[in-house]
Parts: sequence; C-alpha cells; structure tokens
Amino acid sequence: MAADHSAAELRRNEEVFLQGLYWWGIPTLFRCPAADSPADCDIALVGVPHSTGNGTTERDQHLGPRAVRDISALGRRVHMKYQLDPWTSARIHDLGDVPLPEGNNNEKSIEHITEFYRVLDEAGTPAVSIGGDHSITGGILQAFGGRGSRLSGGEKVSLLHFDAHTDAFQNMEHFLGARKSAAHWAAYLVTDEHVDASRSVQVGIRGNPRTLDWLQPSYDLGYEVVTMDRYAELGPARCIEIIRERLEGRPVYVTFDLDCLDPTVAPGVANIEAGSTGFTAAQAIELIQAARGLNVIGGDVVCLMPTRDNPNRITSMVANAVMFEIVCLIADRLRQGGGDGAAAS
Ligand SMILES: [Mn+2]
Repeated sequence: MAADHSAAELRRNEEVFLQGLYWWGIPTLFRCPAADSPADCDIALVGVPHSTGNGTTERDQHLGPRAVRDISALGRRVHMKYQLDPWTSARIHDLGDVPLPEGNNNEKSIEHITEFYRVLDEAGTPAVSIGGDHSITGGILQAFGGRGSRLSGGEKVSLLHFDAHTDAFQNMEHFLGARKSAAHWAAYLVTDEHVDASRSVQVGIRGNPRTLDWLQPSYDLGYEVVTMDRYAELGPARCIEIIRERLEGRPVYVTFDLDCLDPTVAPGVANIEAGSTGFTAAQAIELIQAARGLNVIGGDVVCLMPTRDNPNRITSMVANAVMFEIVCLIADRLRQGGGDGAAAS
C-alpha cells in the first residue's frame, strides 16, 4: 500500500502525525519551537499568566496559558478557507510566558507585561497571546499602540474587541484595588492614546447589566458597539461590513474575551453570562475573519478559567482555535507580502 512512498517520506509522515498528538512531546503553543527572543521570528506566541486584574470571580485565570499549552498541538492545523499552512509559511515561535514575579500586584504586573511586549514591538514582531484576565490587553497595547510603537507605525491601534462586557468601566478608580484592571483597560487605553476608539468595534456585548447606562462609557469614548441584540438585528454580513469600515487602513489588534461565546460553547470562563445567548464558535470566527487582509499586528485570547472547564477541556480547545484564527490572519497578511506591521500600514 505504501509502495509509492520512500522510507524517508514515511518516517517524515510519522513525525508529523506524532506532532499532532497533544499528549506527546513537549507542550509548546501549537508545538512551535521555543525561543527566548523574537530574533528570526515572524509571529510570536506568548502566555500571560496573570489573574490579579479581575478578582470578581474565582482567580484562576493565570492557569490559562498552561491549560492551552497542554492541548495546543491539537491546533497545529492548516487553514482550509485561506488555503494556508501558517506553520511552514511563517516562522512562528513560542516565546514562553511573561515573567510576573509580582503577580499579586496588578499594577506592577501590567508594567512587566508592557516591558515584555516592548521588546517584541522594537523587533517588529506581531504577537498572539493567551491570558490571563482581560487586564493583560492594557499591558500589551501600552507597548503595541500609539506614539513610539513600531508595529502600529506610531499610530493608535484599532480594536476588534469580542466580549460580553465593555470593559470601559470608569465609575470607580479601581476594581477590588486593581487600577489598570480587567474592567478599565478599554477606557484608559483610549484616554492614554494607545487605542483609537473612533476606529474600533466592540462586539458581542450582552446580558442584563447592573445599571441602565452601562454602554454609555463606550459611546462617550467613541466605540462602535455591536451588542448581541444588534448582531441579531443586523445579521453577520452587515456586522462584517461595519467591522471592515471601521478597521480598514488601520493597525488592528484583535482581543477575544471567551465570555462572548455562549456558556455551552465555552463554560470555563471567568465572568460567565448565563442568562442570554452568546456566539457559537462559528459565528465568532466568521467575525474574526472580517479582519482578513487588514494590518493585524497582534491579538489575544483571555479569561479562560481552566478550573471551571469541562473534563474534556472544551474551553481550552476553543481558546486554542481562536488563537489559530488570529495567527492565520497575520500569517495570511505576511504571505501577501504585508511585511512587518510597521511597513504594512
Ligand atoms: Mn473582557
């Protein structure tokens, strides 16, 4: 049966087969080579094991990167829609986890996150990260967006922000003592000029909040807000148009809070919204793909709560699948000759 394959080919096929078994070998992200620096790297994969920016639920979000690493080899796939093998078309390395020696100090940890990503920004290396609570996006974009940033060409970044919540909380200066918190990041990144809200979209916002004016901070900051109700009204095609109209021609960052997914799809998340239906994986991925061809300089997947996941680890697997989509957005752009983020804008 295998007569038309050489012995060397068969051995190579066995190696590739083993690489796709999640329980085999060393569990780097997507079984990419581990590296200490962004040298010779087109796309960096990073874990951000940070929990102290939230705290309103169980505080196990720092376990997210390890949980995804454990099953990540499952996601070493090719992208059929894009006809893309990102693992051979781009040099993608696992840069490990951001060191957070003062993990119980949110403000210090956000600074450490920014320092880590500044090294990637200076190298012009886009990054796809796994958190960690949503405060990590603040730390990352203090390095990737705005004045002095190479990846964004010194511009403010446009957000494609998936979430059940706006994270633009401003009623209190802190959240259980955390200032650059998981609830504040989408506000202070705008006022500190790292994000251009007028060219950003928040999508998937849902549920009954605690106050009637909870969307107002997003509107005041300038965000386009596509709630789940509005998504249902407009339909996916119109939502994709809205996303593209806002993001076209801008440096784009995709941030994906897993709580935008329905709890039946992603049960292991921090601030679960059980009372109203969230996205299916296919609906969310269709909207992520709206950013295809745009200058995507990075992205993250946040709020995974491995200790609350199903025994089959479905939420980790969905997190991995969303990371894969963001990796493929960037690898597809690089394949089209997008160069580094600084050059492509
Ligand atoms: Mn969030």
